[in-house]
Amino acid sequence: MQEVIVGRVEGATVPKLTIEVQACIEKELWPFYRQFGGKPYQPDILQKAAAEIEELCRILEGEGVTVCRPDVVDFSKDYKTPDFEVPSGMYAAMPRDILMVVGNEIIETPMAWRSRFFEYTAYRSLLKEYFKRGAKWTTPPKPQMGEQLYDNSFFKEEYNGKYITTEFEPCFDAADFMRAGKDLFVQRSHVYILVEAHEIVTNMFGIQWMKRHLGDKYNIHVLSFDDKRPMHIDATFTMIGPGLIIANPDKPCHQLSMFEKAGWKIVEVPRSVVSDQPPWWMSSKWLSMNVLMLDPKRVLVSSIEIPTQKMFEKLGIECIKVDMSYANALGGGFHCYTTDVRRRGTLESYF
Ligand code: DAV
Repeated sequence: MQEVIVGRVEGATVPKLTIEVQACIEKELWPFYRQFGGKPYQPDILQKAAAEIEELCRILEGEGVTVCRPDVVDFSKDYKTPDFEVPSGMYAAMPRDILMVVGNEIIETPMAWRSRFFEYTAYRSLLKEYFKRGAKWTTPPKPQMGEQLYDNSFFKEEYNGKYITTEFEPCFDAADFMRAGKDLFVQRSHVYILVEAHEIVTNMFGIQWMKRHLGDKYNIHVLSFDDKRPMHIDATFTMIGPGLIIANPDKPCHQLSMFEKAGWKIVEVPRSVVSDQPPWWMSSKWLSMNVLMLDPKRVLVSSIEIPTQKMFEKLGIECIKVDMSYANALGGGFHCYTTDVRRRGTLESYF
């Protein structure tokens, strides 16, 4: 990896518990969002998370990677469009959700949370700079995010197999995609409990948009998992390199045979060993598998996740250990907090 964008937690605000947020967050956490939605996250946790992210940047630079950061934006401001109104934004901590790099193109994704509508503003200085340096800069149609994008009957039954997002307009998070050369894998996200296909922030319309946009040069494969609240593929099925994937044992993939046929190795990850403190406001503890590969032989992994480190060492991959305990509280690990902008290598086909 030659260049990476690392998100920042400064200015982070708790999103309001709108229906699409409810669909992604465990019920036990809803009182936290009811109380703090629209207000800043606890300052002491944010400060410690910011210090961890600074250290992450320092380590990346020490490994020879150029690090770029988004602008500091105050996400506590409320806003209103003709279609919806929210008391605040959220953060620019997780570039993995909003920026997708495919070759020399950088795509600002049309995400589905209303609190993330203006998140792109934090990245515009960087995107303009990339454009000036020759990148192709694309923004798919911005969703209007009115009532029609969300299925209000979603919470009527406990287990209903529905998606919170409808097919009214395209929406997707970059973190529901992963790419190996010419092949992209995506999950439809934001379903309450699985029936057949799944996902929450990414709908089929969004996937079709990407298919048509990328054209014949790339293949997009839709994957699905046993997952009650699918949101982002990178704590479920993480690509380690061509031919190697680490898989969440609680969320089996329904299309494993496709990888096996292509000769890929799928390794189940050990369980996380983290505790309940600092808090987990936005994700499961499977962020232990939300790792970042510097190259096929070096991985950034949480310093306390010894079983996960052992798994990598057995695979012949060197672990660079970084503490992300407080940063994890905001719902992301190494992969979420970063978008790799430039890597060495040529465009290959692995399937
Ligand atoms: O396991 O809660 C977190 C993914 C964050 N991008 C989880 C998924």
